[in-house]
Amino acid sequence: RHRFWETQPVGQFRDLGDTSLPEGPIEAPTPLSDVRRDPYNLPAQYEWTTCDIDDDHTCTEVYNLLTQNYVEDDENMFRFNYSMEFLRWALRPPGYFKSWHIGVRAKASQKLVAFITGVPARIRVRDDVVKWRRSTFLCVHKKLRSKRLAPVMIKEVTRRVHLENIWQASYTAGVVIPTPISTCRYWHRSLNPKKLIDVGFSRLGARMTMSRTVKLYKLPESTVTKGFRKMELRDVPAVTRLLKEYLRQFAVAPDFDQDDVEHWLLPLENVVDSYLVESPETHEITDFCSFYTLPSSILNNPNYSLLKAAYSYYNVSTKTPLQQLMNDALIVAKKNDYDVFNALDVMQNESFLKELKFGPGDGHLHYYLYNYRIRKALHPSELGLVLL
Ligand code: NHW
Ligand code: EN5
Repeated sequence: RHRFWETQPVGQFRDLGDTSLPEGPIEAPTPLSDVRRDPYNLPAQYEWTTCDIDDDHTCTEVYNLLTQNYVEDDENMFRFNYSMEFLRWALRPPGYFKSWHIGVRAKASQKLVAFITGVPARIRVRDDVVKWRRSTFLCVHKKLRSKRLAPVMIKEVTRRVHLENIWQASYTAGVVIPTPISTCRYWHRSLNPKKLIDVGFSRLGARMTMSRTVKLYKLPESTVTKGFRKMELRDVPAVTRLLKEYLRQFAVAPDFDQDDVEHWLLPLENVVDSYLVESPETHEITDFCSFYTLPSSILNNPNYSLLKAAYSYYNVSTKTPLQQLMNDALIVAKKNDYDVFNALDVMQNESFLKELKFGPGDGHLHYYLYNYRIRKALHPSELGLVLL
């Protein structure tokens, strides 16, 4: 059934529920000298290229490939439109490797036709902190689909990761392959219901009029929590402490140090936004919330071409109730002209989704680990990890 994935060190469907198998790495690392030296073979018309995303021209090529060929919803109405600034942020975290930004070009035209990347990360699974690679942006041009190019690309990025002595990876996908460690659902909170309905992102509810719908989703003009403000560079140590402590409760979570927090959470315009609550009395940082900006192209609509979406990222509440904190996040997002606020049912998100008028979407997100077995699938609320 899965000609490629059945050959890979990932949990297999047939092993599901087999409690005799140990949790942990599936294959032991091989000596680096045994890692294949040469790139895998591509079909003769194509060649490997390392994409230098610092370079504006190359970054534009990657942006165009993804904008025209990356993930769509099941009815092909929307396609992710990651901005160039977002791609540079996502692909250049502390300790990143240029050699993991892998493209495929057509030899004759030099056109970029496929892309796959990895970035380094430390992720904890239960008590085991491993160096991992996070994988994203696997994309093959629409005209070259179903030619088994994806397995070659996955093998090639795996080889280059092995060369850095890293043997595990985490990734997410909308499709089911062997074997999800958890299956999450997307939830959506309308901020601009009229536009969402006009473009077919959502529908007018039964017995609802447009004006009642607009009223239903109305939000206050300004945030309500005292001491709520944007995160700044000076907050990095406090936010790191808060986040580290908070993420301990989840079975799978990133192991962030201050450099990671500075990279992944310090606000970057139109890419990532972070807010925190500083106690007016003690000046302690007690709560934190964040979201990233990922618009989608609206395919085939005469009036609109872009859907501005915020995606819930890492949120921590110790003093402010999570629901109130997230309501303030919605208020900020609405003020900044986002059309919709999306969230997965990971971490403690289930505690506020319904109350804050999020509704379940039609998309799922499956989480995977490469070369690491866990005995039994996790509930989304056991996941403390958000991949972009
Ligand atoms: S998920 C988003 C993936 N991208 C898209 O959906 C964009 C639109 N689609 C495409 O570009 C986030 C193509 O359809 C792609 C497949 C390229 C997806 N993950 O070439 P063939 C990520 O980027 C398997 C993994 O003929 P194609 C995460 C499929 O099951 N595998 O198909 C990336 C089949 O194998 P099987 C996927 O449609 C994680 C084989 O590919 C997959 O022309 C990468 C068919 O290949 C997916 N999303 O191209 C894994 N979609 O065994 C990293 C399909 O079933 C692993 N397939 O026969 C870790 C490696 C590092 C380890 C380090 C130690
Ligand atoms: C890599 N890290 O399907 C990620 N999105 O629900 C790659 N649906 O936007 C994998 N179909 O439900 C990503 N509106 C996999 C996800 C791919 C994209 C995807 C879904 C997630 C989505 C929308 C639009 C559906 C359009 C028709 C959706 C309903 C919103 C409604 C608002 C009001 C309250 C009820 C829900």
